[in-house]
Amino acid sequence: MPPVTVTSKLSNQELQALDAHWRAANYLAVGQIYLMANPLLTEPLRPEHVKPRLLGHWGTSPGLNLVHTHLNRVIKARDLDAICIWGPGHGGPAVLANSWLEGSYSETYPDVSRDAEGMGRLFKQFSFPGGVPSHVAPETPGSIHEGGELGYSLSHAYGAALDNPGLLVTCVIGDGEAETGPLAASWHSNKFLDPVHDGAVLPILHLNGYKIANPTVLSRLPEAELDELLRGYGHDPIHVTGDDPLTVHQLMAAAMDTVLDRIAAYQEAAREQGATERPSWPMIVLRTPKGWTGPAEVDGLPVEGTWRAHQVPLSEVRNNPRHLRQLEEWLRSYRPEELFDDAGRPRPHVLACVPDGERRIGANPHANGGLLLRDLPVPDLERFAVAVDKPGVTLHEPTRVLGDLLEQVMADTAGRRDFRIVGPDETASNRLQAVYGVTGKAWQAQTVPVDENLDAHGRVMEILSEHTCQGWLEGYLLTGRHGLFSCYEAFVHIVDSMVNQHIKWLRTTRTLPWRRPIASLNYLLTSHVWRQDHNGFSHQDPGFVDHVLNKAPEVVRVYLPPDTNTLLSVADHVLASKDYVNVVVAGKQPCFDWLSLDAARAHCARGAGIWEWAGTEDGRTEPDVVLACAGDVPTQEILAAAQLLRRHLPQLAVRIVNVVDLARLLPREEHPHGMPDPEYDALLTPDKPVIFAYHGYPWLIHRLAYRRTNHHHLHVRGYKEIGTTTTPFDMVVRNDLDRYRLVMDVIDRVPGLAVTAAPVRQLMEDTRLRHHAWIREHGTDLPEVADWTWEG
Ligand SMILES: Cc1ncc(C[n+]2csc(CCOP(=O)(O)OP(=O)(O)O)c2C)c(N)n1
Ligand SMILES: [Mg+2]
Repeated sequence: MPPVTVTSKLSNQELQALDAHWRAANYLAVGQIYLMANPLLTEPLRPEHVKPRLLGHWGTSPGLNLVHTHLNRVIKARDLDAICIWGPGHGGPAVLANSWLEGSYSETYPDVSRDAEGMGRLFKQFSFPGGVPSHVAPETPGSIHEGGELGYSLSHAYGAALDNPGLLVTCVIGDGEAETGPLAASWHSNKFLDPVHDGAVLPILHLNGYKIANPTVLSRLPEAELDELLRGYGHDPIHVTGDDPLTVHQLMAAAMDTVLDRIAAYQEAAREQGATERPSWPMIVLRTPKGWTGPAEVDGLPVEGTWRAHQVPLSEVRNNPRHLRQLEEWLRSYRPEELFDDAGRPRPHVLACVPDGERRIGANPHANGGLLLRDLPVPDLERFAVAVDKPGVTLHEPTRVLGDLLEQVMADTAGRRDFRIVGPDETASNRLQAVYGVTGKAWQAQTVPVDENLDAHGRVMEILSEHTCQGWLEGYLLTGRHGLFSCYEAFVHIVDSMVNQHIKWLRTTRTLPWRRPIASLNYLLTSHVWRQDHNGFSHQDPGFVDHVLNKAPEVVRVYLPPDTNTLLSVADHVLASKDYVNVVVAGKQPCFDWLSLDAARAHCARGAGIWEWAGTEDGRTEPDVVLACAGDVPTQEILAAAQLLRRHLPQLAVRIVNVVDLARLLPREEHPHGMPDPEYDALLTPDKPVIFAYHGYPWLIHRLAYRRTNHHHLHVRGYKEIGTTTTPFDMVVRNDLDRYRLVMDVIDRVPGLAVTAAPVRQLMEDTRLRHHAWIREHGTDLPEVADWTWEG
């Protein structure tokens, strides 16, 4: 491709109009940060016009405004369907200013009208109690990216572009943001973007030179070195550099035209001529001063073009008359009287570049994905369910059966392309490989004959970056599609912070009627703590559940299906659900089938319930003890313990309770799925010992149940952070979650058993010792453990 040649493409009239739009956006950004009255400066600025607390970020705003102005121009000129991800999300004033200018803001929030009164409201509400956040928040029309936590812009942009062939996703990346691990990894997304079925991503690296208090690494590289880096990432960079507005407008307009022509050419080559070579996708490096057009100096120190411009360049405007004068000069430097009429409406030339209707960035339906969402076709479970004539006899690998169901979902969405599976290299390891029968793994880099299941048009996405997987999926869901993230349980912690932000996003959008619900973010956590047969301690951590259960209860759901049919029933529910983050923890190793599909469905609907067939209650008297469980391995151990109790202490009335929906344990007031106290007391009794075998850290169960009547009789076994490479049963023994230990717990806690059942307790202890010796000699579990089945 030829290098960009800058010709004075814009006519003087166009140039002036673009500059007017940019100045108007800058004026509105400064106004939001500072003013609570006198928005049009119809009178001299006085201290009481200025907000008492100055909160916001000016530094990035002029650059974002420049990008928005120029995006408007090309969207209108080329009738583009385009959205933008604003990486430096702290530039909220800029994005709000543009939404107000184009009218999408007033359409969404009619009281913030596009006139003087509305401008006054726009200014006052910003970072003000009862107003709007300082960032590009869910409240911001046209946004799918908050940008408060830096690093995720580019992966969100790619997620939005996937399976949206007509969409252009522009992505402004802060030069500070570019230093984060997630952003650095996400450059490689271009090896996964299918020019035939996906839209285009246009990265704009915003080299304003600084972060909060430091220079940025990329801005201090020689241009040739930066170029090599970006080319190494597979991009063809075009530089726009300057600090003279009219020159930069010309450069930016030319660069935008060049990159869009190239994108169109690549897409046409792939779509019309069948080109298969990976495009060297263009990108823009925009090098303009931080805080451009703001105060050059404040109190004798340089501000414009330095890190000092990051937040509020003039911080004492109310008390310092010099600052007040400087602010007024700054605002008047944009010549607001040329930009807005007496009624505060933007003048026609200011809006000349603004596209119409849904082409406006703040009104594009892709950024309110629920508007475009179609229900996911989830096939009938009957076709995939396993037959269970007798519980605890047959074994299946739950995730493998789920893979069959997902294959059908992939097949049913092959035409509409609105379902993707993401994962860090683990789809097959997690035994979901049946999906490859329908679609392969997206891949645009080189291939060699030994490769399997790579597919230029595939809808499974694997990259060894949990951050990128999460970002892709979030971008995909936020633009109205469906998906699943399958991940090793231990390493999903890598995205703890990203899921926080997504949960916050969903919590906020639920309060915004204009934001339509989107498909839930579904995690399948497998290869879990109890079965790390060839990995061991580094791969053992069930704490993600603890993490998410701290978060907004209206958004978070956690499911621990104990067998294959319950996993199918849970999957059926979560795949069809909206506006949740669903965490499903399920094993991939052979697991006993306990419930028929019908029983599984009923059990999942209850979320927690008594397995009468497994207990020894007679229904006339209260149980002596409750054995409760959540998770596949704990369920097996609880049932094995129940079987031992039947044999050795047949007079004992045992109730078996399984919990599949963990939030059921919470009080009703704390979580929508929480059990009311009477129901909890009836299920887990107000006063009997409850031995609870839990998949993860035991403290979580105490935390969920601490307010219940019977909490002081609740005894929880779970993962005690004792991990290693050993036999499956030794893992539970080491953590005191094994059947023998559970029987001992019963004997220790049921009044009256201590003495009478002492011989049984001794037998359990002896068996644990026998286990210990056996595995060291044979390397496998005791035959009575390995060959165990439920006898009933
Ligand atoms: C992950 C993360 N770490 C730290 C911060 C705190 N922070 C907010 S803005 C900022 C500097 C951002 O610099 P840059 O990306 O260059 O944005 P710009 O210069 O356009 O403001 C930092 C470190 C953050 N928001 N997110
Ligand atoms: Mg910067």
